[in-house]
Amino acid sequence: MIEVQSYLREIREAVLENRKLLAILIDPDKFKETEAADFINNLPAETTHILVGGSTVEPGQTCNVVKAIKNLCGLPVILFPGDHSQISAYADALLFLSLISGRNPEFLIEQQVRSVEKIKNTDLEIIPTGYILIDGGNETSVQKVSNTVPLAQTEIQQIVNTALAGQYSGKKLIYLEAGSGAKFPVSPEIIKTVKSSLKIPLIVGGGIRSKRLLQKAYNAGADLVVIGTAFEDGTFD
Ligand code: 1GP
Repeated sequence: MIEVQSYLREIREAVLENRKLLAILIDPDKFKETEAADFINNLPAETTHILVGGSTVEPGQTCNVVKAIKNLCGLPVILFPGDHSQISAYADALLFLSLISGRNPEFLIEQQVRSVEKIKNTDLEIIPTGYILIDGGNETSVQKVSNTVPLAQTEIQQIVNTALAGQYSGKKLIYLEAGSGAKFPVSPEIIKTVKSSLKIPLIVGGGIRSKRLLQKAYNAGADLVVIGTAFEDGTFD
């Protein structure tokens, strides 16, 4: 029997082998396809995934970006869509996100239902993901666009319970998000407590601007860390 490629399985295998994963996030609205080659050449050697998505993106732009990246590199390209319009059949997989920290039905189920027609005839691997927005010290675009209130970093039990509610309802990944350009990232204490409660892989992103913060997130238990802004600005050090 031919084994179907599964990006989720690869993430799970990495977790079992204690290999840390690094995703660089492209916001399609800020990305020029003409600079794709430079982008690829400058990726940190440790990069294991490319994530593509943003809070608001011009129609068609996600597809252009995904195609440009897929033409130039073999890393898995995973969609991280702000809404159903950002789904591109050219990517490898899709984080099928539910914003489970919020109580806005638009991002709990409406966008998911609206994306079905775009997904059902593609080969995209669909990865159900519980997305938890945590306060990163400033109002980020995801907060504005989703019209939801982030969980305070002091609400650790609520964050853990939200992550577990995601796991119990069948999510395959949990993503702790401080928001793109967050002033401060999700704290190591939160990462550690959530990770020790979960049986599924943990993604952490938002406000991770340096190798030191990256290492802290890994040490606390993040399996996959997402970096966008600092790499985009060239300030990651
Ligand atoms: C945003 O978690 C990602 O969804 C990345 O955040 O842009 O702050 O790295 P930054």
